[in-house]
Amino acid sequence: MLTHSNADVDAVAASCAVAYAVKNLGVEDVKVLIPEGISVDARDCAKICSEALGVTIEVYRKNTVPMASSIDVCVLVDTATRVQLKNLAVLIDNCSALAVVDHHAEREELENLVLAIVSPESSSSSELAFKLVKALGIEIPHELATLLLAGILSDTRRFLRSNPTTFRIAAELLEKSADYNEALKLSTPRTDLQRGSRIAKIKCILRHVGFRVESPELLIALSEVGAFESHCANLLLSIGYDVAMVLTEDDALKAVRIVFRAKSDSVERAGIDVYNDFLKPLIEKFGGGGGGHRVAGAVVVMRRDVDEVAKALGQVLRMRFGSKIRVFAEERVQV
Ligand SMILES: [Mn+2]
Repeated sequence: MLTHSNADVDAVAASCAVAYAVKNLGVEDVKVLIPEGISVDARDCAKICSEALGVTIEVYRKNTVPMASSIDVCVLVDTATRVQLKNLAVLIDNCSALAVVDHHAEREELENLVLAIVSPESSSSSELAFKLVKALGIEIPHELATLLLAGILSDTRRFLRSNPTTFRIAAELLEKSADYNEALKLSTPRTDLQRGSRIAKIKCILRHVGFRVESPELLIALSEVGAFESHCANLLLSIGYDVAMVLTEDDALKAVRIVFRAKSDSVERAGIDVYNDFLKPLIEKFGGGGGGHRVAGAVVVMRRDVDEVAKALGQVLRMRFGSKIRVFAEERVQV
């Protein structure tokens, strides 16, 4: 089993399930190989996989490759291109046959492919791995059911993107004694639990300035944090803003970085392109670069002073919306 570098919860859970199934079919030498490393969010999943389910997981750091002149079958899990395999990409040439279990739509063509369980409609690779294990008639222990449920929760962002099958499979996993609370815990990003991230989010809220635009109706937030900018931007969207732009001083670049997030339906309705309308003017003024798409991206502006860039950004907004933009002016609670 091979999966992508910085393996996430879905990648680890699905690879683990496929490896567990193949082992149960009587194949002795089965391993999950992961290039470069396992994402911090998926470390607990990897531990359960190896300790409770007895599946061998090997991580190959940069520039290292396992010693194997020939491998019978390689299964690529949750991986759409060779590049994602990093240092392990060379292994593919040593595989007599290749199989794929994946839910990504954009795929690279592979030689030697004998089996492709690929379905972009599926919520996750964990969902596909579950179907495979079930079809092979292998009993699913509760640890594996929990892992697969965590994979589904993680890739669907707790059922934000899902269809009837997703719920049906989740229900089946619960019937197979998956532990829902444990799966929730396993699928919660580590950073959400970190103190640093929580403090950054509190500062993000305390420091932010909110703008209200009438026709097109739009709520825009600016804030500044020292770290976790994307968390700050996502948080601002989650409390109701349509667009959030978060500034941070980048010491290494001696510049100011701006991360943005937007709600696609809101910006579409308002005919706004955050990058081109709000941030490109700053790059033209101060130098820098960056990009992104309609709903997410980041730019670097060649100025050290966050306040200067924030003021310029405020000006851009006022130029664009004129008298239709207002700052939310509320008194802080007096204590
Ligand atoms: Mn996935």
